[in-house]
Amino acid sequence: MKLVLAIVHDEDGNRVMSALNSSGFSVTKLATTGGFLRSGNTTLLVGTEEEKVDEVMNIFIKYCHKRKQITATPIPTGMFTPYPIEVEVGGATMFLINVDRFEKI
Ligand code: 2BA
Repeated sequence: MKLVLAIVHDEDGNRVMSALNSSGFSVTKLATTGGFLRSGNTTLLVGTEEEKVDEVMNIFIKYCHKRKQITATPIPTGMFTPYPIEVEVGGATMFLINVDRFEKI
């Protein structure tokens, strides 16, 4: 058994969750915050059999898109001076975690 932990853009979260549910996967959605942009993103947890991980990954690939975002970051002058930089976010940041034991009681 594997746990797929995926951080995605808020705009992709609902679509990918619906697609996962339609394909028979159970999903938990968490409202999370990126440490760099300090803006909201979505973390999805999907527990599944190892042989179905590729199917899960392909759903994320289909529904999660890369985006460019502008953020203000301080430049090192001693004073806080907003300095815009562009970063590329997503499509999905994914962690595949081995599950030692899975129980529903
Ligand atoms: P954020 O931390 O808000 O990061 C948003 C985007 O800013 C990142 O996109 C990356 O392009 C850039 N970025 C992040 N940290 C940076 C830094 N120290 N210097 C310069 N640029 C930086 P993604 O890599 O696609 O990440 C999207 C979101 O996924 C992240 O939002 C964070 O919530 C999560 N994430 C990514 N890698 C992670 C990791 N290794 N561990 C935990 N969470 C991660």
